[in-house]
Amino acid sequence: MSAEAARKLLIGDDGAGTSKLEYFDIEGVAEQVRIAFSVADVPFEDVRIAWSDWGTKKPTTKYGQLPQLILPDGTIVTQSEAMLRLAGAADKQGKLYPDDAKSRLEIDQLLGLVGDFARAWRPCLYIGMRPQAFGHPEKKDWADADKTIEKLRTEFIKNELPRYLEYFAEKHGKDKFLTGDDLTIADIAVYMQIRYFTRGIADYAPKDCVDKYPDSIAYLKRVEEHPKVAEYKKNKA
Ligand SMILES: N[C@@H](CCC(=O)N[C@@H](CS)C(=O)NCC(=O)O)C(=O)O
Repeated sequence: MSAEAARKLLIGDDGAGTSKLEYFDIEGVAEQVRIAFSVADVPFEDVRIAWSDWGTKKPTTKYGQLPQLILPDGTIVTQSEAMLRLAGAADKQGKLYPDDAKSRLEIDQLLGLVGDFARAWRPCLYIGMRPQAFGHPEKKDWADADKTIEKLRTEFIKNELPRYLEYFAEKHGKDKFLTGDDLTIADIAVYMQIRYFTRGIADYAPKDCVDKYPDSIAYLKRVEEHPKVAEYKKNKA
């Protein structure tokens, strides 16, 4: 999809429309889309849904989930990764998600890899939230809950986290970003996933767990120093 076609979808034929990105007031899976829109210079309405309104809103959404992106023509887009690609395609400079097969193939593989990274962590996180989904009793009736959660998360941080950080470092260790000198949507997705582990959100995933991987820390800094990312972060603060 050309930048022109993507921008038409996002801001209308006359460029005066606005898409509405609805998500919770968290970074979650939508922050990468917010950043990509900002880097691509696509104005959007950043709608934050309060948890207290979610019960009423949920049945009105297509799959009972957010984010959803409402285009100026009323089309409702689901799936943050589809939104990320659309935002990337809308970059007039053609850098975020370049319109050539080779670049896209490289970026798509990295998006797949960061998806694997996120999926690998998910059971470690959700076992603490919904142990029944993994065949365990509810947390209050499960004596070994904390021990099991600690074991899973600690092992992930020890073994899986460095494995994925290494895969990405093989790329950004050579160049400024994952695919070269230009920031792409793969960088935004990978940045968000590594950043998650620096935030100390889950027990047994301490916020200094990435600190012993200096290449990854330096990479996060390079992404944050990208002028458009820095501008987004400054406006958000
Ligand atoms: N694959 C979807 C996942 C969306 C998703 O999991 N949304 C969660 C928040 S991160 C949600 O809406 N949770 C509320 C619920 O399921 O009731 C995407 O990337 O957009």
